[in-house]
Amino acid sequence: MKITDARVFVCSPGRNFVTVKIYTDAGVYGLGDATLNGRELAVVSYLQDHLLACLIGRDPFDTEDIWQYFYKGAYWRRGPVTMAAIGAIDMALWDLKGKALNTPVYNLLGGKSRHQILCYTHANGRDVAETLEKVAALVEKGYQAVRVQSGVPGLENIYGIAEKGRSYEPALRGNRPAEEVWDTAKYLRHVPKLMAQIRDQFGEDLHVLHDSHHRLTPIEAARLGKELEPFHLFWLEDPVAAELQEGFQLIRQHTTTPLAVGEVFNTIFDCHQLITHQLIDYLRVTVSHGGGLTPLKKMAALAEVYHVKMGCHGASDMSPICLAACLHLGIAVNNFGIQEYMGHNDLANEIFPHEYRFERGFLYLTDAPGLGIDFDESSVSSYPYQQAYLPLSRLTDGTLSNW
Ligand code: CS2
Ligand code: MG
Repeated sequence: MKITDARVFVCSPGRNFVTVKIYTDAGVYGLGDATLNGRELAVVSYLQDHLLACLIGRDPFDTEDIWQYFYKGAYWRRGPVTMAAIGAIDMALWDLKGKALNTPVYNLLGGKSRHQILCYTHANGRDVAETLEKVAALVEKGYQAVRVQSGVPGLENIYGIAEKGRSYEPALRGNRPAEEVWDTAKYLRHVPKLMAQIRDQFGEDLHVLHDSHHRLTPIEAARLGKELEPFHLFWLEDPVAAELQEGFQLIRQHTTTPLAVGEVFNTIFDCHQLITHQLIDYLRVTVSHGGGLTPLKKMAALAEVYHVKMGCHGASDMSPICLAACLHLGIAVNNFGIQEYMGHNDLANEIFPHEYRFERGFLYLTDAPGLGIDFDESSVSSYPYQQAYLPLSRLTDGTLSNW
């Protein structure tokens, strides 16, 4: 089998998605997600102008060599744009391989280690009362795990909180980023009160997760982790910006609250110290941004040695193709923790028809070959790209801080 063509498509059913499609002389094609929220066109160019032509004539089964060709062969390695481009190609090749062998990708990753995949979704309220309502509605739907975020008294609009009646989408349309105001002291005073009310209303069985979204210093994160210990969180996510991996030692010294990090990582080199020094409990690297299934299965294997479980990023700003790939990895690896699942709007689900399904807190795969998903190319003309940016954040004195 030989690759005969490779193309990249951008469609925007409510938000932008970038899709790679690789065609072969056997008529089988593979799909990959190359979406990088707020920087989509950079990945499109990296693919269109530098990578896709190099695929023509290659054997699509050669996933390892093709990955190395684009990673080591690039000279300029790593970074979110590069690795999202490589990740989409790699995902498409695994999809192709499964289809050609008429087997689901998970069978190429070790087969099923479980029959269902625990997932969590987001409960975002503008205040505690609205957050409690959102959690109750999700518990009603059967979720066993919920990420809980709420507005902070005294702060107008912060990360993770949707406008009333709207689902949360962080990227805002426009030709420059929106600016949000942040105050750590207010946030640190608020979160323990929020979690106390969550536990009062929902008890101890519900898995509760929280995302600090890179905003604290290590000692602030240590304080928060310690103050949240009575509420037994499933995880505290991205407590600090993780360029400084050794900064997590300071958090670890002070708290047993489990830590989850990695959605902004794109290679093992971003997190190998976090894993080997057991500074985290869950690894959030996702298949698209992490360079594909080829490196993700290696990261999962290293993590397994150090008791770190996989908790792939699965926000709605990655396409259903990436979610499908995360599910094939998640059902296969032994050290699976949980899968983020925000779901997608109806139009996106129509454009990306898929086999995975949600039922009462778990996601399920079928034995459909490949990743079990397709892509409607006509969506490109119907829903063209719309420029959008992730917001940025400033402290009340105007200092630029982590969003
Ligand atoms: C968040 C994401 O889902 C999460 O854990 O950190 O919503 C993140 O803010 C977005 O993916 C950014 O595009
Ligand atoms: Mg996050």
